[in-house]
Amino acid sequence: MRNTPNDPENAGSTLSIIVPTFREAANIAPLAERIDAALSGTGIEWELLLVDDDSGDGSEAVVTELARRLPVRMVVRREPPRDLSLAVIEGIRQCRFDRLVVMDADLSHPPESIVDLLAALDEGCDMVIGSRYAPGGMVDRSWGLYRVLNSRLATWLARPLVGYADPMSGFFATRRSALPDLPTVRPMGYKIALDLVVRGRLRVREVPIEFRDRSVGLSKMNWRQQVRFLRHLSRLYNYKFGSMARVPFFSAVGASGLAVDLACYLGLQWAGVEHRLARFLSFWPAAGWNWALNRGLTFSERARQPHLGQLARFMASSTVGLGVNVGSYALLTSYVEPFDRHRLLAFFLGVGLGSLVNFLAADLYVYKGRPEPGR
Ligand SMILES: Nc1nc2c(ncn2[C@@H]2O[C@H](COP(=O)(O)OP(=O)(O)O)[C@@H](O)[C@H]2O)c(=O)[nH]1
Ligand SMILES: [Mg+2]
Repeated sequence: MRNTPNDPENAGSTLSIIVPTFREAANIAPLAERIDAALSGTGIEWELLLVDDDSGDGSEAVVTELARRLPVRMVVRREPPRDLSLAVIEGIRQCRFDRLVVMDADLSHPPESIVDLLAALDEGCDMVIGSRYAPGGMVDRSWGLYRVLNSRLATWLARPLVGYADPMSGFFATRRSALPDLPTVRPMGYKIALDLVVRGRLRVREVPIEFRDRSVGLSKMNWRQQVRFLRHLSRLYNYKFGSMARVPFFSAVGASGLAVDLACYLGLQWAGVEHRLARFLSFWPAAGWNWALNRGLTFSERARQPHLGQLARFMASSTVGLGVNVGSYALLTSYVEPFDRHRLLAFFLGVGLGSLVNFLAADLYVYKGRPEPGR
């Protein structure tokens, strides 16, 4: 079921602009002024709806003052958790008009591009993304290598989910009536547009924008948000591609566990532990690492179970997996002559079989459980 448009008759000439805010007092007035300038003369009746997470920095007073001359209002969410996407969803619930634009408060998204987004939307699609990576778009010139690589990597990870260039963008135009039922949307952290597009199977177009870094206030993006993004991605992959989408996540976790294993193995020897004992000991922290990451990432939407029991089950099934890995190697090299000549083949086949056993055990036994509602 789709959402009921708030104002279907007048959709073409009306617009709700939804902006999530947290501690943006200094940006609100410049944003509203620039929107006003960009839309004046277009004949569009608009409202600016700021959804604030109880910033307590004077934002509300700024809005009260602005509201005397511009169509600006603020909804304040006082219930935790503080969350950008939940704020946007609240905005979509409370906005007056069907046609809407979502953008950031910090002027990273140029208000002057709103008209371009609307023109593309009116040509017929469900959502228009203000895109930094479509031809003609750009990011701020001041971006350093780390930021460029970080953004590109995140984009690359999300690309299989959607067919457009900038799945990480938070600047978009859409119609409320084109969106999936809001209770089914469960974005985590920052990527609300991505969630809406994937779960709503929206038809998307892109319009290039020039993204500018914020000049006032602080970014709320941090490593915690980046971890949540990975978890969000894993859920969307699962939603779109089914359970087999867990395999790459499980494999990536396994590879990182191998690095932990190796580090402990070498570290223990460095500390004077005998190499066979080091080999035996290093397995456990690595398995613990894998368990935690698979719990938080690969199977994150499965209902939570008590830590210790689940960890014990994971250790047990990892031990079985290890047995299959090493055992198949031993059998193949002892009894199947070609494998004795090409032992690396037996090594990799063993790793593959062991991993398969581990994966099936994780899916059907360790992390067994119904998905939490809506995930
Ligand atoms: N309501 C609300 N808005 C948020 C929250 N976190 C960030 N925002 C707003 O979301 C927009 C983008 O956040 P920003 O910190 O600029 O992220 P960045 O552009 O990725 O660095 C800004 O308008 C922020 O004020 C939050 O927890 N709640
Ligand atoms: Mg920003």
